[in-house]
Amino acid sequence: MIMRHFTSVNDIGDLTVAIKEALEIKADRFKYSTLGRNKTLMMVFFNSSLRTRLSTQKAALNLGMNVIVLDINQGAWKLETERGVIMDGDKPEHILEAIPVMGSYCDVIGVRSFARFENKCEDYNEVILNQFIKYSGRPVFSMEAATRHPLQSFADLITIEEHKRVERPKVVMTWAPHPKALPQAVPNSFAEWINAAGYELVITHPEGYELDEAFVGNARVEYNQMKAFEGADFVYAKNWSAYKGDNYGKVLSTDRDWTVSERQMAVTNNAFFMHCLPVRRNMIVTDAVIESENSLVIPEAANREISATVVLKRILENL
Ligand code: AN0
Ligand code: CP
Repeated sequence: MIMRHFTSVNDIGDLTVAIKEALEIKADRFKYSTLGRNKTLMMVFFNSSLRTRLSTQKAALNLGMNVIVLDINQGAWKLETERGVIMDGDKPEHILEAIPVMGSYCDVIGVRSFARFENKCEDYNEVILNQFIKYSGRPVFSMEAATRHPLQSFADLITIEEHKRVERPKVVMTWAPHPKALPQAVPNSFAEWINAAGYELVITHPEGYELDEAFVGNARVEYNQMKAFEGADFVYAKNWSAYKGDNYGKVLSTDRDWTVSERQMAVTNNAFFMHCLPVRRNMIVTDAVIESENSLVIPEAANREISATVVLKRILENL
């Protein structure tokens, strides 16, 4: 499938084909090492990152690209993002100039811009990411935007495909406690990809943590965490803040009964444990579970290089 921008599962086409391509690249990750010759990737970070910055850079190197990284909050001018503002405050530059300037120095742009929790509509309309798409003149891919983290979800899917013991595994995505308000991007995106893959998906969380129905799709929502875990093949833990109504972006609970421990894992079908990382131990998951044989967190993170290589390869093929 021809890929211009990559912001959601809809941009990747047939998932069976994408996974096959991912496994081929994993077997020989330098197969397309001249495809990106003299092409420049620019990665723009509005938020912190360990995995995304390293794995995406590695993916670009696998394809022979050059890479430039810009951390907006470290050394760049503070950017105004709203049009029409009289710029007499602390922001010396407008994003409407910054984006086309960035576009003029590169061939492909990756953007990380989390939900800001100031305005739900702005977040869910992906205002920052869409401005890059509209004004950069370049193919743009999401390195986690306000509502989705497709490179993560693609890596998650590759990891499940590599480890599944049945054709259609039962995947349980569980909310877990965290002291700070986190975006819904990872759980939204995971649900979207798992639904698209056709696996059985159960989502469990305390009341009040309902996600946007557009992402939940056909998944079953089960408020009883122990019940949800019964017979699970994969447990995917993640914290997110509330989405619904006026509680948008709020922390409603830090109940550590929801921390994934051996108690819940015991009722699963010897499930694998997954988390996108970074993870707060003994809030999201106990030391024992994350260190167990069934923990996939490290291979899952390693697959970020693979998902990014597939996505960049497809974008390069279409330049
Ligand atoms: C981010 C989040 O929850 O979206 C990034 C996860 C990949 N996590 C934190 O900010 C801790
Ligand atoms: N999983 C993930 O995207 O990690 P980083 O925030 O470290 O990039």
